[in-house]
Amino acid sequence: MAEYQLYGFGESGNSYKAALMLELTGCDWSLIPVDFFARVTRQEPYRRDVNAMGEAPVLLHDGRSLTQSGVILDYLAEKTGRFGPGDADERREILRWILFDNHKFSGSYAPLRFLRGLQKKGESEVTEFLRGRARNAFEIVEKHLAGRSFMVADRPTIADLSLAGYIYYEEETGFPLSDYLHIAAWAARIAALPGWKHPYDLMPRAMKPGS
Ligand SMILES: N[C@@H](CCC(=O)N[C@@H](CS)C(=O)NCC(=O)O)C(=O)O
Repeated sequence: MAEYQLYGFGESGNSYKAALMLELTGCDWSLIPVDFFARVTRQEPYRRDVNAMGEAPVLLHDGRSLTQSGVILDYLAEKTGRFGPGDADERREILRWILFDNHKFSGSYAPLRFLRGLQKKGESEVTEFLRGRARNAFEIVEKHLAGRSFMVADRPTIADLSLAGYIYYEEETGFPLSDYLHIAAWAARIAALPGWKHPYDLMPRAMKPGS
């Protein structure tokens, strides 16, 4: 059995944040696929046995079960000594961006991409609302990245891996990432890290073909 086990699935950018960290740090890990589109996360067995919050990712390691991608990234940074903070100020700055990512950046882009790109729902008041929030969050990150290579330090940290969770999916969201030049350059820098893989090359898709 692999040392680390990750509950996740290919379409999940939140799972990708953890999977990419495991891969970039050369951890011995394996995926426990979550049948997301069969709604297993909404059902009692998953909530009872895997995650009471009803979400992926979940990381199993050393008798621990960790949930929330930000917590998993923080744990892996501590365990591997990679992509973590250099000092207490950096630790807070990383936390600040991970919270912003969860609440505003991935937090609005991910549901927009779910509705438009995966469920293929057309435009609605909901997608319009989410796109507005996503634009606002992307503009903030775009401005922050002007003149710097990574979010917190002159090297990549888990803050970058968190914010990059949904950046590499190509599903049609009606939200062109090419509008954000600094974000595009930053995403290319992360993709150039040794060991980087696209989400669908790290975890199989849960959505059945043709559905
Ligand atoms: N803040 C959480 C978000 C996790 C999350 O929303 N995961 C989605 C998949 S990407 C999920 O499992 N949703 C379950 C559901 O909506 O039933 C994290 O960063 O881990």
